Amino acid sequence: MQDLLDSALARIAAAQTADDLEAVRVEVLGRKGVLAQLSKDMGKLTADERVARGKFINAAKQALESAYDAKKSAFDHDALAIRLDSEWMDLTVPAPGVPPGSLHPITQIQWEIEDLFRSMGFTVLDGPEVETEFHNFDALNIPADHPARDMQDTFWLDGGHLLRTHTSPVQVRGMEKLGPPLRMIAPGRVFRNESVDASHEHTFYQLEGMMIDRNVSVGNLIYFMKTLLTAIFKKEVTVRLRPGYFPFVEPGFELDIRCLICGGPGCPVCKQSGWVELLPCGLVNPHVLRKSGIDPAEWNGFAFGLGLTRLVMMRYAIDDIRWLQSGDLRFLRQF
Ligand code: FA5
Repeated sequence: MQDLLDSALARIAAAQTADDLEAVRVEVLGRKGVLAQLSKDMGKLTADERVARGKFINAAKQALESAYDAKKSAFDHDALAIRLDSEWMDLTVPAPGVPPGSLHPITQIQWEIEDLFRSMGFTVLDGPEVETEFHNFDALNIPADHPARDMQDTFWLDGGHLLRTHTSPVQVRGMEKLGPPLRMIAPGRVFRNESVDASHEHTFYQLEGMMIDRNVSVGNLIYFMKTLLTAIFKKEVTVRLRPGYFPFVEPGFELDIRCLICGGPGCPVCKQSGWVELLPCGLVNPHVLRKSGIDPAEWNGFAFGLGLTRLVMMRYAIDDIRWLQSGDLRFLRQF
């Protein structure tokens, strides 16, 4: 019995690796191991012999287990040391952080224009994208049977509502809410049911402006338009003013800018004309003032409807409007 025990202890001591040790553990302490062999013939022993054998087995079990535990913890210790050596991390290294996003170019220019007009005493107003027919058309002197309604292809909604086709309804809301004298701008998203190409989107941004006071003239209008374009382009740009028809202004103008994509000879953005329609404007039609409860005998004003998306295209020489809403990060990361 002592020999069996000694050779088992020697095998534990000889184990070279954790795997060796595990194999020895199964042989020695397992169901068919040394202890099992020592217990095998217990039934044939006398009572005294059984007591003596029992004592021996208990002592052997303790000796084997403590030899095994000591060896095992030595192997565990070595394995841990190896891991600590190879898997350490330097917790003092600064974290890389989340890459910062950036503002969409439309938002950047919108905010620039808002700052500029605020500095000139204008209020920035917001209006709903789902509009009433009254605010989008009727109050702007565009009656139901008027061909001007066809100029802006409308997405109609249930209950006589629509997706606003321009930011001009916010003029009406501004006049209703604030009354004269009034200086306001209203940037926002507008929607038109039209086919998309290099310069036309179904969803795009405009920025409405309006000033109502006593004795407002076309000279005032031109002053603000020039201030706006100089601030945005930071260089001399060529513009032309031509008569334009909008039922809510009289006289009405179209301010076009020399195409900054091609510089004049013609391209898909300017439809080969060399000019881009950017800034329709005019003096507010007296009917519009009256419909919003303002007396045209005392007050007059100007209004404009900047094509904000097209302005962004001109400023950054973006040759296709579809890039702006593509969600393509390669495009957006350039701003
Ligand atoms: C209007 O929407 C008028 N409400 C503007 C106005 C306001 C006139 C106040 C007078 C006084 P128009 O439909 O032309 O006008 O659109 C204005 C500008 O929006 C255009 O000059 C152009 O720059 C831009 N625009 C028009 N349609 C699109 C489109 N599909 N995609 C991108 N920009 C467009």
